[in-house]
Amino acid sequence: PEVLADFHGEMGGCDSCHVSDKGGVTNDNLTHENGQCVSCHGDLKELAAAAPKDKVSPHKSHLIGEIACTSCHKGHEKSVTYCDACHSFGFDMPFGGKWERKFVPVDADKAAQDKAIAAGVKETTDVVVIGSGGAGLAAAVSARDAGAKVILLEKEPIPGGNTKLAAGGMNAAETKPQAKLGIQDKKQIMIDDTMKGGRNINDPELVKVLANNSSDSIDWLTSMGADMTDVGRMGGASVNRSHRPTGGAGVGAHVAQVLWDNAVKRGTDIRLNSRVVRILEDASGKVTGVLVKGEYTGYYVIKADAVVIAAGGFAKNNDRVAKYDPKLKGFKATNHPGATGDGLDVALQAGAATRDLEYIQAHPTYSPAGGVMITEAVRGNGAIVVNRDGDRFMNEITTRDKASAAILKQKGESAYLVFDDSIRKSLKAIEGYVHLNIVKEGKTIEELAKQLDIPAAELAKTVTAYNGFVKSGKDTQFERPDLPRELVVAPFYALEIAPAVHHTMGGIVIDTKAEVKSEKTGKPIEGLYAAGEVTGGVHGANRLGGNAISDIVTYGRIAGASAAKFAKDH
Ligand code: FAD
Ligand code: MEZ
Repeated sequence: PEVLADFHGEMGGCDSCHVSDKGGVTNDNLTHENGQCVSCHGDLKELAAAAPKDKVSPHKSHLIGEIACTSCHKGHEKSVTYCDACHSFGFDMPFGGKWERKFVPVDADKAAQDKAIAAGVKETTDVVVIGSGGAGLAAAVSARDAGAKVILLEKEPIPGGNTKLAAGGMNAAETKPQAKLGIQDKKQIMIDDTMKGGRNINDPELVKVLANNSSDSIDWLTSMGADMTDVGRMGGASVNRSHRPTGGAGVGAHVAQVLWDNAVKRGTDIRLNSRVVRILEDASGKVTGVLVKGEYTGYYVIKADAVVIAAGGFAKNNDRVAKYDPKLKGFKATNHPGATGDGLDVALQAGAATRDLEYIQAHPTYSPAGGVMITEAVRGNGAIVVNRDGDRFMNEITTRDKASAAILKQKGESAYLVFDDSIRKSLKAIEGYVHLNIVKEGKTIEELAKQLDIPAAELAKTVTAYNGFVKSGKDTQFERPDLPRELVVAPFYALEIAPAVHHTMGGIVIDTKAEVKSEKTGKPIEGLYAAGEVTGGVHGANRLGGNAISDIVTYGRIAGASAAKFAKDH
C-alpha cells in the first residue's frame, strides 16, 4: 500500500473511515473520519501519554482545539508532519511524505469559481468570519454574544493561526494585574510608546482605541477563563505591561484556547479546511457573502449580511514579503504556514483600501536550529545578546527594527542570547526551547563560551561588566533602560539567534468601528469589517512586542460586535 487509504481499504474497506451510504466525506472537518481514527487508535492525549518522555512527541504540542488526526495523517495522499511547517523533526511517519506547501492564489481556478457562484447560495448566516486566529475567534465570540448566527471559516486543518504561537505577552495599561504588582502605568503612556515605536505613522485614532480598551480586553479574557496575571517588559515599552499566564507561559496558545473554547461554547459553526477565495458584493458594492473552497467538498456560496476579515498577515509568503521589502528576500519566517496574505487578496478584490504594506518586521531572535522564535520575554526578563567575539553590541530591549539591524551587522549575521538559571526559572516558555534541544548549557560562563566556540575570557568580562551595570542601575555602554537581574545563577545558557520575518504591519484600512474603507470612495464598504494582522494603521512602521495580541482581542471584539449590529439592522 502507498497511502493510508490503501492500507485501511485492504483491512476493512472504505467503511473503516467513511460513512459509505452517504458517499464522499462527511464535511470539511472530516468529523466522522477523524472519529473513526480516534475510536481505533485513541485520542491525542492518550497517544502523547504513551510516548517516551525523553523525546519530542508528535502528539503533544502547543496547538489549540481538538487537533484532527487527518491534519497529518492523510487518507488518499502521502501523510505529512504538520509541525515540519516550522520545525524539522522528520518523524518516522507511516505512509509519510515530505512537508511542502505551494502557494495557490485565491483567484486560481476562476472558471470553477464562477460556476459555483452561478449555482447560487448553498447556506445563509448573519455573519461570516474569515480566520480562526485571535481576531477571528474574538469576533465570533462577540458577534455571538450580540445575537448573530456565525460561521467561522479557517483554511488550515489546524486552528489558531499565528495567535497560537504568540509567546511574550499582551500589552495593556492600567490593568488589575499591574495594580496588584504595584506597576504604575497610564493608557496615555501606552499610546505614546506605540506611536513612537511605530515612527509616528500609525493612525492615532486606532492607537487610542487600542490603549483605551486594553485593560477592558484583559478583563474580558479573564472573565472567560484566561490567566493574564504575569506581567513583563517588551522592547520599546516604558513600563512592564505585557500580560501572560502565571510563570511566564506562552500567551498565544492560552488566549487562543480560551477564545476557541468560548466560541465553541457559544455554538459557533467552525469549519476547518475551508478557504474563502472571494467576497461577494451586490451591484451597489454591499457585501452579500463569500465564496468558499472546501478542501474536500469543493466550492460553495454562503450568503451573509456581514463579513469579518480576520485572515492574518503574509510573513510566511516570502515572494510577497520580498516584493514589498527586497532586503527580506530568502529570510526565514517565524509564522504559521497559513500566513500567506489571502485576506489582503480577497479584500483588494472587494475594493478595500490598504496602507503601509512596505513595513514588514523581522523578529531579532529566531532560532535557525529549532525553527522557532525565541520570545522577547527572555530578554525582557534579563538575558543579554553577544556576538562571536563575546561582546554585547546593543541595548537588548530596543525596538525590533533596531535590534534586528544590529544583529545582521555582526559576524555570521547572527548572535547568541545568554541567560542564567534564574531567568530560566522566571519564564516557563524557556522549557519549550530546552525541550527542543537548542539550548547550550555550561556550569560556568567560561564553560558556556567553550560550547559556543567563542572567547571565554571575553564573554566572562562582558557578563561581569553587565552585572556591574545591574548593580549600579545604569548601563553606561548601551543604555539598556531595564536591568532586571544579574547573570549569576548557574548553570548558564545560550542559543544562537538571527532575525526572521515576523509581522506585517500594513494591511486593510479600517476605522475605529473596524469598518473596511473603500479604495475608491474612502467610505466604509457596507457589511465588510476587518481586524488583526490583516489590517494596517494600528502599528505604524514598526509594531511593539505585545501589541498584536492586544490589537486582535480589542479589534476582534469590535469587528464582531459591529458586524452583528450591521446584520441586525439590515
Ligand atoms: P492569525 O492568528 O494569523 O489568524 C489568521 C487565520 O486566518 C489563520 O489561521 C489563517 O490560516 C486564516 N486564513 C488566512 N486566509 C484565509 C482564508 N482565505 N480563508 C480562511 N482562513 C484564512 N504578538 C504579541 O502581541 N505578543 C506576542 O507574544 C507575540 N508572539 C508571537 C510569536 C510568534 C511566533 C508569532 C508568529 C507572532 C507573535 N505575535 C505576538 C504576533 C501575533 O501573534 C499575531 O500578529 C496575531 O496573533 C495575529 O492574529 P490574527 O488573528 O490577526 O491572525
Ligand atoms: O509581540 C510579539 O511579537 C512578541 C512579544 C513576540 C515575542 O518575542 O514573544
